[in-house]
Amino acid sequence: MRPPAEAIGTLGLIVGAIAVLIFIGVESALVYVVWRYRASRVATPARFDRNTRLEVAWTAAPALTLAVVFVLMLGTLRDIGAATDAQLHVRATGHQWWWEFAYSGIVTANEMHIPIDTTIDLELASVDVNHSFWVPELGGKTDMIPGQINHLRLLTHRPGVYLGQCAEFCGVEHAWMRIRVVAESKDDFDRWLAAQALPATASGPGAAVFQANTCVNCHAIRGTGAHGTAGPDLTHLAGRATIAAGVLPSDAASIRAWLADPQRYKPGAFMPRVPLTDADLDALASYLVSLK
Ligand SMILES: [Cu+2]
Repeated sequence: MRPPAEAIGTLGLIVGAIAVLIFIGVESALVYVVWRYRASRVATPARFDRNTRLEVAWTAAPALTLAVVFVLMLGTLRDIGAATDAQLHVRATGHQWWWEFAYSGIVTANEMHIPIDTTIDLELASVDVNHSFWVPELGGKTDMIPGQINHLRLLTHRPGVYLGQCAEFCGVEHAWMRIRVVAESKDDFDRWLAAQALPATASGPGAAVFQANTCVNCHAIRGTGAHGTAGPDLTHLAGRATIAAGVLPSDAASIRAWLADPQRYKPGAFMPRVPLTDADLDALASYLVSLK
């Protein structure tokens, strides 16, 4: 089957072309009639009451046009909906206001990796309110509804980074619910998945700060005593390009600034400002940035 984005793009072009043809036809007829039957040429226009042929024609033509579009759309729906030909299953869960991506055995956040040339069944879930998964260059847009699993088919032949965004208003930080999809070769993807499966190995004074504070109540770092699930899994945080679902880059300075006052960067987010000393902030930031 076709990559979903290609199917949607082709359908858009065909429907757009049909609309342009209709526009040209209608406008040409209008301009011609206005010119041909202008008042200076025709004093009393002839009447065309109850012209059955004309009425059948202008009812049937739009109906037929819409029928053609409907059939083309059914074909596109097959390409973008549930993937019956899936080679990989990923569970994407919407949270206020970040994304959780679960592969068999591993969990990550906000940045998902996918292998190219591979059909993926994306299972869409939500733990709180309605969200909507949308990466325009990769496929369709589908709602994530609490208590229900929806499916979206992903497939691309082009490696690269694809950006997306929550497309259903889900609260105050809805706009900061960015999605980053890294599409890479099968080998690179397998390497990434294997690395993600490893527990965190970093240590240092920051690890103790993390364990001693409220961080562990919400975040998990596999290989440590942190098993919280309310916030993003941080096991390989620094391997992602951004933190806080796209708000800041994942470098030490940004992580430190975020830890010092999350509400400054993402007002309303559920990450509280934890009172920490400057020394603890430094240690925590250098610990988190070492979680590659
Ligand atoms: Cu959302």
